[in-house]
Amino acid sequence: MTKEKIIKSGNLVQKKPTLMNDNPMHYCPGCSHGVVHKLVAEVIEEMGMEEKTIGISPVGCAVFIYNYLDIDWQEAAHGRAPALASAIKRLWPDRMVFTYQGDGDLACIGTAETIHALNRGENITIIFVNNAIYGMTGGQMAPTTLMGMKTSTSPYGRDASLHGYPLKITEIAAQLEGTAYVTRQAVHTVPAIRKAKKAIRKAFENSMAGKGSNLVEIVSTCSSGWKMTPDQSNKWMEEHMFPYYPLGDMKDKE
Ligand SMILES: Cc1ncc(C[n+]2csc(CCOP(=O)(O)OP(=O)(O)O)c2C)c(N)n1
Ligand code: SF4
Repeated sequence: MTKEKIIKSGNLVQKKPTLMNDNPMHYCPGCSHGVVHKLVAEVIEEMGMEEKTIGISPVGCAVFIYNYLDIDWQEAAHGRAPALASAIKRLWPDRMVFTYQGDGDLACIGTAETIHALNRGENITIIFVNNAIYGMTGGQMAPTTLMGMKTSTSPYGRDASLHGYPLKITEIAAQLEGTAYVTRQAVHTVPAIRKAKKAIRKAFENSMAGKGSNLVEIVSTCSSGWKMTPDQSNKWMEEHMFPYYPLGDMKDKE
């Protein structure tokens, strides 16, 4: 049955958001980025903010998000998205402004911009896709890489005496006065996807209500960087990532 026929029959249970165009995505099978893109598009559409949203795209695998979601975008230099988002939101307070960043972009090169934008209470949302690795550049260790995890630059596993400990940016963000809503979600199951969508919606609404900064971390998979199948990646994430990066709201000023 064609999409049009399904819609007419009233049996529609799932539809691609209109904001997502037909450009083929470059993401690897099993990558979380595509699912997170869809949630962001759905929330913008459901809020009726298609013409008023400005996204700041990262350096990392999601650099091409502007090719998939038909809203206004500004590309940022590596890690600098929260600084750009702050400026744009101050110039156009009626716009809904968000950044979309990986853990290398946000928790390594952009740590300072991230912490300071959140601490200033900028009325923006940061979507933080944490797959514990530098996906785009070949799977190097990131600050978020788990203890013992093998990457192309830690072939014997992350070792605290050499590399320090995995950085919990979201826990730090929850301590900052400027943050309104700080949460950690995932998109590995249908219930998790629903929760993640609600979290993104709440963050976006807060940013428009002037409540302060919002951080939504999505614990994610990088099947290629982890050298696993999509199914193995989801299992590995549940077994290894969730104990260190537990899911749930960390701060809700409401
Ligand atoms: C100033 C600068 N330094 C380094 C790079 C190389 N670089 C491009 S993407 C990337 C890592 C991105 O990893 P992450 O943010 O975790 O996103 P992912 O690809 O995993 O989604 C790096 C180091 C760059 N483009 N610019
Ligand atoms: S390298 Fe990793 S983060 Fe990048 S598209 Fe592939 S699975 Fe996704």
